[in-house]
Amino acid sequence: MIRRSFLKNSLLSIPILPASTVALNIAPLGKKPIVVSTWDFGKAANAEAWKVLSSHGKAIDAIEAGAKVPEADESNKTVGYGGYPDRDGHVTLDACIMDHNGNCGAVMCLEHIVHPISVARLVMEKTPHVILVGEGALDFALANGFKKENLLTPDSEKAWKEWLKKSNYNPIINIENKKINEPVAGAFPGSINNHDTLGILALDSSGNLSGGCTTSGMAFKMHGRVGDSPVIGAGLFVDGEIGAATSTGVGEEVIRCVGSHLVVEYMRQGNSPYDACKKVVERIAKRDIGKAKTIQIGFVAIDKFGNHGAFALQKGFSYAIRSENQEELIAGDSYFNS
Ligand code: SD4
Repeated sequence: MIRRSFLKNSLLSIPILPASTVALNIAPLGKKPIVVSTWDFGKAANAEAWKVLSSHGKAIDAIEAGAKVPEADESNKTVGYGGYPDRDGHVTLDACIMDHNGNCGAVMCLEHIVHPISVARLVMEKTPHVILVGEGALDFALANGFKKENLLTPDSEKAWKEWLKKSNYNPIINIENKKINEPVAGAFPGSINNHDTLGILALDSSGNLSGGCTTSGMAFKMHGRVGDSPVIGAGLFVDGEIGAATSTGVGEEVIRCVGSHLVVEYMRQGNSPYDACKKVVERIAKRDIGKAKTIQIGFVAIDKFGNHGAFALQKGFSYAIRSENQEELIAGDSYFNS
């Protein structure tokens, strides 16, 4: 009798994981904090986020702390300060943030503010709205004590002027995709020379999930263009009962399938984070295989147990993980392998 109740108790203390967790990188317990971020520079973002998570802080605070790292990094040309401008020379930033309860905030096409993620958080916490754009977002930021700054660094200005010479300032929609025809290795959107949105997802020690996404968008985009990154459901989605997902790459294609939401919905159906990301990438590839060959899109996801996975269209996508016993960069699998 005693033995039986001991067995029962010990079994109760072991979490029963869904079959979907028998994929990659299994984390045994729900309340072990973890943070995952897109691309190599996600490592530095994770390090800041981890300071919050490892001291039992909230996932939402970890997200903001992590996202601020590339936003302030002048050498990062696709997020925050120092990001490449649009074709008119304006650095316009997009960001969003979301917690496990569906609370969310976003800013789009925000100029002059180094930390759009923090403005997005204030939109979430201090307004009845979800999205503020352009001048309205800037006014809101300034009214809340953010400093107006010039985000166009000499380096980025130089790159923009170089680009202008070749482009002849021909504002054709999707000209970013046309750059793939240039013989410059890695010059297509989402490639090494033209990518790097930070998507960041965290699970805290209370078992709560949050996520954030921050970017200066596609380099030399049309003025006013907004991609997937600040669009809840496209660039980021969090469902506290299921998991969270975020994306990077050519935002137009992610918006078309509401990609991050779709990843979470696939997880809801029992897929692992890896399989859910893969299914969405396959759907994107199937819709227009010709286009898919020429662009990069990557998804990263975690479920509420802390299992994580990623999948991209092209090789070369990476994501960074930080947890109690893991700190590493993982090369994402891809649909195309050459
Ligand atoms: C956008 N998804 O603006 C962003 C940019 C990006 O890799 O992630 N590029 O479409």
